[in-house]
Amino acid sequence: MKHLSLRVLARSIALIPIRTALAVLVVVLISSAIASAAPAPIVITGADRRPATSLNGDWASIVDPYFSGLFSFHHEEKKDGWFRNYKAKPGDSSPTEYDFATAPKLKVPSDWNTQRDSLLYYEGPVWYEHDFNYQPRQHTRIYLHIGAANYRSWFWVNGEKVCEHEGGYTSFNCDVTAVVHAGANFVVAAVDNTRHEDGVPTLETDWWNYGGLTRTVSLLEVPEAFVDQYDIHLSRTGNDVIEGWVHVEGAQSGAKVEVEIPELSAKTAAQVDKDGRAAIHMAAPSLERWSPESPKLYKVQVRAGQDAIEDLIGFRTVETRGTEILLNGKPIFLRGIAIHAEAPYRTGRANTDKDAETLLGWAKELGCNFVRLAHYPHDESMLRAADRMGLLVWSENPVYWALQFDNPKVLAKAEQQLDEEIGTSRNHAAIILWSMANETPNTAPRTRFITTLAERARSLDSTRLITAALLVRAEGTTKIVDDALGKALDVVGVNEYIGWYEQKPETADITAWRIDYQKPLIVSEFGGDAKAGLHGDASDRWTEEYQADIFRHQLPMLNKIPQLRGMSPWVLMDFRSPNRPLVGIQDEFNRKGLISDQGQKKQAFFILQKAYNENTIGKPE
Ligand code: GCB
Repeated sequence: MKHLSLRVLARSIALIPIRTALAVLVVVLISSAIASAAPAPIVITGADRRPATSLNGDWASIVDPYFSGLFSFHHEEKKDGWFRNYKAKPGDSSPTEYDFATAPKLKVPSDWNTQRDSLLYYEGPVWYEHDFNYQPRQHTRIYLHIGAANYRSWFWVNGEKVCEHEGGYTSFNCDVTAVVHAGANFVVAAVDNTRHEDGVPTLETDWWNYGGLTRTVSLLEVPEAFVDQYDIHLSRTGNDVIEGWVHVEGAQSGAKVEVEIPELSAKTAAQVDKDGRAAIHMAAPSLERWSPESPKLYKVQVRAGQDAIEDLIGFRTVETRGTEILLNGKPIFLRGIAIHAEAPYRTGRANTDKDAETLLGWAKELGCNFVRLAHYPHDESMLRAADRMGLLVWSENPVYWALQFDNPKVLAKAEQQLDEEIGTSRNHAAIILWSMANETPNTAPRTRFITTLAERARSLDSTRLITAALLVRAEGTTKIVDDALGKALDVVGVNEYIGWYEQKPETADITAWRIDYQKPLIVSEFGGDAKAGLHGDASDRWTEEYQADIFRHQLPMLNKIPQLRGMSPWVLMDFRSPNRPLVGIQDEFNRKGLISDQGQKKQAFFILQKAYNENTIGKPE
């Protein structure tokens, strides 16, 4: 499971001359050996379904803009970290400048920006420290589970480095078995939300760069051989067959795995191969399929040796047929809305069950059966809520705008985040689409980069559809969808802003569409800004009336596109963005929400709600 990136690298260097290939491999091996003093974190499926020791709560914090805690005065990385002096042994003589005992606290999980006024705009490193008591049991492994840390993070337990991670929106797990001991322990984390040219995402985005340990942190204790990943889904053959695989980390070849769904009296056993993986196949004749109308979830038990986990999984199929999207074999229209992981009412990162229920509750009220969770993987609580509430999900990799598409290191980062996203979320019935990218420039290196990602996503998960939100070009009053990336997709997503960034809302009335792909189309964004409570004429920008007018003109235009199979207008709720400085109107919020960040519904909400409830959308004329 762990060495996928090296395998992919080996596959790609097979295409270049042997001497260059060897040189590349040597450089990669040396640099990865230098960079990874601690083992790389691993992905654990269903981590939130395991008993855990929560490390959430108050953590001591030290803001370190020059990162002097990690780098010496000549900017060399300090091997063991300065905090060996923290809780120093008697006799240690060096001064303790980073004293967590006197440092102010930050809450975990949460971004730091909305917790302390001085950190609202902060982009840089912050140190975190937390004490915990623990009693490890024998013959177990212990993992430090981090729901997300934006953007780079480093972890030490009892002064020993345990892992490093890059990527702000995926969960990861660091093996701390060797360093956690009985009694008092402490964990130190450095989290740095500096934006990087070669990051994923990169320097420019349109959302707040919330930093910190933004999602839950816990300790997971598992047997020495344990189920780290599994994929259990309904086969597309239509014969009520549940199939997939279970991977057991640390298992001997031939070790037994069992999967059971008690409610269906379905049970199967299999043996793991030399890679620790067992194929699963079992009949489930009386299975009730998961759908937005009836989001049935089953308790699924997975057992392997000493390990057992019980997940809640729904079973459905999704596929395309020509320009149709079929859910459980039947054509479906995706009545959607796009959502950022912005917390309703309090702002900051959404990361609780309550946040998820509020956001998705609004989506249901709007009449949706579909949500686009933009522009990065959202918290597990959002996916669990979508499974429960019956909302289909578009899940997105943060390949946003103009990454360094010709940089192999950037591709490796995007691949790692994709692996983590799919590895963590692959058993959610709600997710039907993996989105590879948003509004990327139409260049050859971009197309190669994202096609590679799409192939990887398909090889990791052949049961879902691949999409991306593309840009559209115009010839006169015709909008043309011919971006070369469309070839690599199962479902074409397009963003357009007629009536906001271009022309007037009524331009939609005379706009025609030419789609060069005979594939299902989702209009993944359209909309405009309105400040809740600001009223005026339909021609006055920033008013609720103007925004409503955009929706009034968009819906009939979209209905004329024969292959339109869904839409996710931009966006459910206003969200913070430093790109939106207009004083008195935006005040650093993107105001394209149908609902304000304080929960006020704008007029456009009711226009879309009517169209969704009366089913007047998705019926081409
Ligand atoms: C877009 C982006 C989205 C922005 C939105 C806007 O095209 O995909 O991230 O927030 O437009 O409001 O401009």
